Amino acid sequence: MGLTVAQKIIKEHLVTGKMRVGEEIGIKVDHTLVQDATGTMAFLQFEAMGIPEVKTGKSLIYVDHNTLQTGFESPDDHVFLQDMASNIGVIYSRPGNGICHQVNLERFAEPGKTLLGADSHTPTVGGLGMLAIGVGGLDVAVAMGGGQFYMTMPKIINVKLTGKLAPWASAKDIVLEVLRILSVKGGLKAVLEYTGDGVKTLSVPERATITNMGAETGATSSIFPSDEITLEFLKAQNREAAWKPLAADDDAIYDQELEINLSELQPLTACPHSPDNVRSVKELEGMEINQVVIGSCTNSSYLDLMKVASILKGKKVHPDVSLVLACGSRQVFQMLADNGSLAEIIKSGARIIECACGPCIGMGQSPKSEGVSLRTINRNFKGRTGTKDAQVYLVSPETAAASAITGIMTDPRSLGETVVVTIPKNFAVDDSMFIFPEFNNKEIRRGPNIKALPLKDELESNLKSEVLLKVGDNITTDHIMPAGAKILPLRSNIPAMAEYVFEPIDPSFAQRAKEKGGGIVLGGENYGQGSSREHAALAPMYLGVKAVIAKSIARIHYDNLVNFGIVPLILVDSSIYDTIAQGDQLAINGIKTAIENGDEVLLVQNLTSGKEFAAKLLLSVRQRSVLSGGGTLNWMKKQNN
Ligand code: MIC
Ligand code: SF4
Repeated sequence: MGLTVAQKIIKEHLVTGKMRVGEEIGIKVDHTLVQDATGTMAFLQFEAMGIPEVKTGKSLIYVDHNTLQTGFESPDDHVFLQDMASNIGVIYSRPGNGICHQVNLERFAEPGKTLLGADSHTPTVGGLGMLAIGVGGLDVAVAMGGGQFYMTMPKIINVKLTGKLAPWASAKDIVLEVLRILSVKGGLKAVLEYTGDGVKTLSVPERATITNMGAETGATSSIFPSDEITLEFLKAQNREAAWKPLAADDDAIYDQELEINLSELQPLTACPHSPDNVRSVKELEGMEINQVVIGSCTNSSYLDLMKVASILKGKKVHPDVSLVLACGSRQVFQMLADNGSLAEIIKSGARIIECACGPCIGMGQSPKSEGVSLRTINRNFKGRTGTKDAQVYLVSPETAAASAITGIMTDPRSLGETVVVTIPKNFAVDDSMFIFPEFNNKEIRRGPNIKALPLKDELESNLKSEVLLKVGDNITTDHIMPAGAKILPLRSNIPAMAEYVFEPIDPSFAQRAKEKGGGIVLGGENYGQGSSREHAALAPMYLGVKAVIAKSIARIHYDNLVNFGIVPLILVDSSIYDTIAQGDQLAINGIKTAIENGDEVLLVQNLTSGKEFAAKLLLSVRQRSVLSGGGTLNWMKKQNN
């Protein structure tokens, strides 16, 4: 039987298990990536494991999230990361060098290899034929130590692309169409693999926009084949040697298929407050806007920004609009400066900010109250910008630039002749913003923001606790553990960070959790979607959250809960959700033994209503032992002993 691209890479990296969809497998990890917001914890965890040096082919830390530096916290963290990286053998990408996924695509990604990254948009490099998976920091720390990565063998969804994009339609519109079809949970437990004639009409940066935002479907990863176009890109990056061809076999079997005719796509937008709330730009044309943000790991490549520059050339940003622009990498920034395009952008009245995540994660540039913001980013979750009542629309760079000029949502097709930008023969290669490890055992500088890693005790024999919070469907990690300029700098300080758990939903949560000695969270569908941040499990664990009971839980968050010893339970009958109220006392007698014994269904008693209901444990044997022992770090210590 033939194999798909993802299956071929998995087969080559398989260490444990059988490649049967739904079963746990362990794979070898070639490269790892963390960024500063997830990296401090990952490095502390790596340190706690007592392994002197990383055992991967290549491991990277990118400083790109916490670059606003509103106090000593982030710069102190950067110094800690730099020292640690040098000692343990990790390449350090300095602040200002760019956003992890864009820089990684340019300088390190390799077709056919595996990458594990502590950031949900790690699959961006799938655009270059790498199997890249976003996970929590602890999973990356384990991989840095040479451990295999355990995952559920994904099903493969064939996304067949036919035709060719019409003028002014963009790669962003392709992935928005995928989201429209699949929704924010349609990619769960799957890899989105792109095939069909349409593939060869797309450049690597365009493919990377698509694989980047595949994360929003909940998919484990997204991947394109590696072909001549991949080779051209690598050549232009002076990395030809990294190329190898990769394609699905003709008789490969897919578990699901969807087809998109690129020629029929028109400019699309994801409306507030979900990336799958997709409509055509045409439908919303004329809507007044206040802000446009161009950048983020989704749309900040040389190709994207050259298109923006040529749309803005000779024009002025509308007086009622603030246009903010960030290049994805210093390479892009420098090339725009060298060829004069940056001058055109500046002349238009755009506000240029540094190459970093910035507004995408609420680090500055929040819109005004009730402001309408058009962004080329990948997530428009409520409040993520820092302004709770802002309305964020996700769009392509073309739609963003066109609208910045007119001051209203504008279909770029109204601009007339389309702009054509091609991949340059040579990108400006300059690796001087990377610091390569010296392995010189230097003293690690630790600022006062870096606090000890909290650990959990073994699982209790019986669970009896209150439902501290009941939430609805599609709760994101931005709701559970928000980011933004105030909270993001606290990533290495769990006690301080824990004060903000669930703040956007219930600001009294942390206080109540502490008073009651912890409790249970009740969730709806797709609980914990969005980011990879393990802080959304770690900080609740610190507050005493013992279990999450939900209709369904997003992949990365599910694994993070297990890693930190919080029991993830899925309601067997989701209508039971309606019968449980916040404040109800729940009990699971013999929970530890049941988990250790491999019970798949647990009986939960609702002591308040007197009812009983069933909840599923979707756990592998390894995960059961992790949960029972109080999380992955405890488990590893036990294994090592
Ligand atoms: C995000 O886009 O939400 C982030 C910030 O990049 C996160 C990582 C984090 O929370 O540190 C992600 O996507 O995983
Ligand atoms: Fe950074 Fe935004 Fe990309 Fe997350 S989604 S890595 S915050 S640019």
